[in-house]
Amino acid sequence: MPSALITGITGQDGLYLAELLLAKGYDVHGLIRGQNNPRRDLVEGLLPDVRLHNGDLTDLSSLIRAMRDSDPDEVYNLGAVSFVAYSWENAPLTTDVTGKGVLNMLEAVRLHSADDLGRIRFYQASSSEMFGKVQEVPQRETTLLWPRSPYGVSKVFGHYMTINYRESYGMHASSGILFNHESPRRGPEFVTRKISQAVARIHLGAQKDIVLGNLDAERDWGFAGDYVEAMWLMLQQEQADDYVISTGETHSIREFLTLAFARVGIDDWEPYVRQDERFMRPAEVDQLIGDAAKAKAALGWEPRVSFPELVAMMVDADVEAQKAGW
Ligand code: NDP
Ligand code: GDR
Repeated sequence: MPSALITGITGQDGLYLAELLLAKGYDVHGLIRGQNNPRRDLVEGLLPDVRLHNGDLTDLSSLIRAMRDSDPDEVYNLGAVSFVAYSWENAPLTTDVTGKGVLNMLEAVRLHSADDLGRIRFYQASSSEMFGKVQEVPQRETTLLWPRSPYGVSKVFGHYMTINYRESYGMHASSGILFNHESPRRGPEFVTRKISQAVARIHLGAQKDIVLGNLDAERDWGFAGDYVEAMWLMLQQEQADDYVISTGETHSIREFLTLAFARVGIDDWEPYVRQDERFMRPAEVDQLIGDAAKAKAALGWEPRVSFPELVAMMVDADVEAQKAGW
């Protein structure tokens, strides 16, 4: 039975990936941080077969211990301070977790597999945020990186460290440059879920309006369930490599609002939406659109859920959740 260790198991992607690997017959281990992590119950309830190990990406000794106790064939490094807006307020913490945490994890893998450095396959959760002030449209694996936030800069560090460990030690270390991917499990701080939750509450009369920042930013949004399959596919390749994972379509926050409100029968959303400086960023990433041709050719990967299907899925799930009183 193959085995895998997932950092960031309590996050959106960690949950989908763990489900996918369990369905494939993996022995799945997850790293969980902190004393009395409030999301431990969620993971244990949803995924009782996952074995949890205490550890923190800023604490190398805990990662070495988790590697020893899980002895995985594959490591998926999904843990991060992942909220871009928060990364300006907490740049040193973001650097420690999202940047240096990758180095810590690579070191833990290297030390654990010193006898055969290609033995453990490593996946790094790189991001389209690394493209930032985009230097090419659409963005591909070779596009020059120009990050625009402490989060983006930290991801660039982790990305190149992963490539460096592959080139220096021959480790099977791959990086997935994933564009935005969403789901009903998306954290409520991210714009798509913030909108789907608010639309559901407005529809049910529980909320009056929604306050947002920049409505003109454009993102290449896909479904998280599709994207975790790409992570797994990358680690099944003989050679480690880097891949852009995206839909190849870009949509503005305004378009997301239009589809989300229309789903509950509201055609004119303007009266329900206010803008506030509070949600504007010191430096914005205006438009992202990815070219996943390499992943399609090498991995046979393609997204399945369309943008309208994604919006409908998220709004419907939040309407149900609100009705159930969650
Ligand atoms: P989430 O924010 O949902 O999850 C982040 C995870 O990281 C949580 O499990 C969190 O655990 C964990 N974490 C935070 N700090 C630490 C730490 N110090 N040590 C160990 N674990 C920690 O992110 P997603 O699931 O959306 O994303 C997964 C990864 O993919 C992240 O690295 C993200 O940056 C990257 N990514 C995401 C994209 C997206 O659109 N979703 C696109 C491109 C990249 P806890 O519950 O304890 O807080
Ligand atoms: P992003 O996602 O920064 O792309 O990072 P987010 O949903 O936070 O922002 C997307 C765009 O929406 C604009 N926006 C708002 N954003 C939030 N969160 N809240 C608002 O009220 C709001 N109003 C407008 C933002 O300015 C931005 O342009 C996500 C994360 O998952 C990262 O970890 C990941 O690496 C990237 O996607 C790819």
